[in-house]
Amino acid sequence: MADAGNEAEGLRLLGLHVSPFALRARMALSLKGLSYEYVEQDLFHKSELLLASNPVHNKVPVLIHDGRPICESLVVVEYVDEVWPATGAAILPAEPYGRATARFWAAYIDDKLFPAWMGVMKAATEEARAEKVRETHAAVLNLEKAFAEISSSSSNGGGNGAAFFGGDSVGYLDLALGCSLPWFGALRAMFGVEVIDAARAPLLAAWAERFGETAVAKEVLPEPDEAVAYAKKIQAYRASASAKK
Ligand SMILES: N[C@@H](CCC(=O)N[C@@H](CS)C(=O)NCC(=O)O)C(=O)O
Repeated sequence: MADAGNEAEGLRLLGLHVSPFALRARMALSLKGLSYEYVEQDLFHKSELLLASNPVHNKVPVLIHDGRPICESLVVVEYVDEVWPATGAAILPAEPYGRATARFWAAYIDDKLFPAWMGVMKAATEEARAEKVRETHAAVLNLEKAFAEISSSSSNGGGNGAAFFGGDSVGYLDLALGCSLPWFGALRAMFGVEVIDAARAPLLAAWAERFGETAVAKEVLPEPDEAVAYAKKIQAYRASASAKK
């Protein structure tokens, strides 16, 4: 899939193998069956190509389509869905209300859930970590309710008790949340923290199991070990940077 035979679409993706945001973009490209050149980035030494392609944020992912950069993972997912509507699976819900709801919850995942679980990873004290765990669980609880509503509404195409946010198959919100599953595994391994705990969020826990079994997740998502290794690399980098101060 991420091969060099991409002349037809002229697609390049600047990513990082464990970046949940880059994984979103990769899953979207995969759902569309698009081939692209994948260019792994070293975020400790950012490439000229990354800096020139995303001069505002200097972050991955960046999709480069026919020489033009598209930045921000959710923007990339929507772009791919819009440019190739007839290719592969539809990613966004067909109806405006379903799309609005999906965008609302995707923003919630990025604005509330992501900083909370990232805070668990970065916490300097156990007390700070416990606070971030609480914030994470509060955000997951809201997403559990959202899943209950969305998976039983007809505006996502799935209807009663659908398997995914996107209905019978994965869609926008599945990618928005599913891209973090390797990191949820890393949090379990490193701190014993269960982000999507079956006791608190049974629907989401079952969703996570199903999502992990999909072809797109198996093809694109790394093992949690890779996220653990990267987290340790960041910790070591931070420790050596603060030792130099
Ligand atoms: N809102 C952005 C977030 C992207 C992001 O935070 N990417 C991280 C990797 S996970 C990055 O490139 N960080 C580099 C930096 O912060 O300098 C998106 O959705 O694409």
